[in-house]
Amino acid sequence: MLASACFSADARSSPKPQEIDLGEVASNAVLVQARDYRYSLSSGSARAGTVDFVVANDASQEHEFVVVPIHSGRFELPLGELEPFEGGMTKALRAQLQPGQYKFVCLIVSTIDGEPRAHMARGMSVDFEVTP
Ligand SMILES: [Cu+2]
Repeated sequence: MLASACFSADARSSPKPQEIDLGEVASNAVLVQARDYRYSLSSGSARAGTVDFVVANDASQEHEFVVVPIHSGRFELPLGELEPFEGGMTKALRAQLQPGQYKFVCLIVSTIDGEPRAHMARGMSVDFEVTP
């Protein structure tokens, strides 16, 4: 069966984070508030394994929530994200996280007073630690 090849075990590759319904969110979810231009977290860390994030965009414009592993101080490829969504909306993301350092960032660049402004450079970047 060709399909079985899709399920080969690889300890290094975790499933990609997935958006889930708010009704499915675990009670120990990390709450994230997105504003212009900052994230506030209910907790700066979590235990390794399944971690749910509830992201409330409390701004008046779109923001996103991108999960980036940090290794030796450098950004690795994003694990996954909540795509940009409107202010006033709340979305949830379920991730399988290995121990280590992460950053949550918004990679949107908007035009403010005719100048491109990266939300991350304006402060939408926050550290998160996953403990064993
Ligand atoms: Cu943003």
